[in-house]
Amino acid sequence: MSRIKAALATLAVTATGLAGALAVQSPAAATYDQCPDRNFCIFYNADSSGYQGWFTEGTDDLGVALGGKLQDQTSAVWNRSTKPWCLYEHAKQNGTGVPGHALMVWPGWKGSIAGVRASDGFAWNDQVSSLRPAISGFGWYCLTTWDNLR
Ligand SMILES: [Ca+2]
Repeated sequence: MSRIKAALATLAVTATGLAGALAVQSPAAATYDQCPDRNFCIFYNADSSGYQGWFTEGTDDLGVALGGKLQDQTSAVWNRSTKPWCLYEHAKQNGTGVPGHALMVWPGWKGSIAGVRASDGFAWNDQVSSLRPAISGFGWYCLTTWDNLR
């Protein structure tokens, strides 16, 4: 963890009220345990401390959701929902035409992504800029080529 990130994690953020996203204050002892059932939760630090975001629908842009506090700052996740979710390197699920990575996180997966790498070596720590439930079709899929975390 960088010194800047450690310092920022001690600040509190208040709820934004954005649809499908909920931010909570960050007590020093924030843990995975605050993640509500059936939500997809993201955490600022690899040990789940610091800012956290809870999602039922996801967001197209972490630069806007939650006041931008978790934009390119996610270091741990917990999928407490019943379906796979896709994490995207860029906002708008790469819909802006910018190539990027996707990571499918399967239900129940919980832990640090600080050491998670894509098949091409891309390091996922502090890279997530949007997230949505995976799309159901013939199996589950993300909107761009993805790696799996399960
Ligand atoms: Ca990003």
